[in-house]
Amino acid sequence: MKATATAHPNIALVKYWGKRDEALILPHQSSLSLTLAPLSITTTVEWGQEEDQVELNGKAAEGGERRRVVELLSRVREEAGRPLGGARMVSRGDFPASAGLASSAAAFAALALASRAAAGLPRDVRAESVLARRGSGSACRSIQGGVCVWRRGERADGEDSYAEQAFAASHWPELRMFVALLSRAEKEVGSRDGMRGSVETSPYYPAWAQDAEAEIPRALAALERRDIASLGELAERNAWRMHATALAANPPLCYLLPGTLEVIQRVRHARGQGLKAYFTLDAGPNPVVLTTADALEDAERVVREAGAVEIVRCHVGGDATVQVHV
Ligand code: 2P0
Repeated sequence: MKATATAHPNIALVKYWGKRDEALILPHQSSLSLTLAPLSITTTVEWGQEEDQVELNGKAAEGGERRRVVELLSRVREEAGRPLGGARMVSRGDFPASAGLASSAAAFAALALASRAAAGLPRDVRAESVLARRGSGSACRSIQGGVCVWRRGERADGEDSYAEQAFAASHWPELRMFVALLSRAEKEVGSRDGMRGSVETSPYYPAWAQDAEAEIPRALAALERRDIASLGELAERNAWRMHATALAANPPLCYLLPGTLEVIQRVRHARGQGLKAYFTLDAGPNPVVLTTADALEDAERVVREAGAVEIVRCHVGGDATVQVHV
């Protein structure tokens, strides 16, 4: 009745930006991501309690945070088909919010894995990915490692909208990513509201969704060839297109800071001189640089000179893991 799971966050190269069903968390378009090791979140779930207890990084969760966890636990209670009681859930991340990466992907992936395993449900990557998705969309891409593709799916019940591994981490061991941290401030508009604003008011939204879907096979082809230039260029234009969509919303959503453009310009300039480094941007100001091991030091120097206050190094990580306690 007790299990512990560990999952990594992920960074999308073809971004998820917009829901066609907010309750089920179904996207308008497919997305593709790299698993970010060594960052991880470890979560233990133990069923058989009087009531649900949710502890995140040493503190009892409250409000919306607690509600999202309890909703996921209740889905496992339904699926188990036998009384499980309440769950004691304890979760801890080894990367602070100041790493500039959303923790919800790793958090809900670890929770989905641990809660199902502790309930005695057999491992099932697809069911785990669907369950994680219901907690936070991008979490469905953190069940497996390497490169994962979250397919949009066609069904109204969302059962065909889950992520699958396209390449294992071992496919391209030289690939590197790092976060160029510019700001630790909470963003004013979270992803959930930002997406909704973009879907409902941005005139560019249909073009965004159509273009992102079409980029998936091109991203897979570049990954297959281990072609950093094609993959990097694709990641950059996809990030710009997501931000263009958000900027065109009403009210407009600008997640960028002046320092973001400074990093981007310096990376582009260094590339003109032969450095193999590219960037992507989530719904925040901190660029994530995509490069290869041989170019890592030079890329980091460029980004530090551009004003990054901290660099968080990552490599492509493996599958989320789970252990049942006996
Ligand atoms: C992504 N983002 O593909 C995109 C790129 C942010 C920018 O997925 O509402 O926390 O919980 O499904 O997954 C962040 O949004 O949103 C995200 P919900 P989520 O990684």
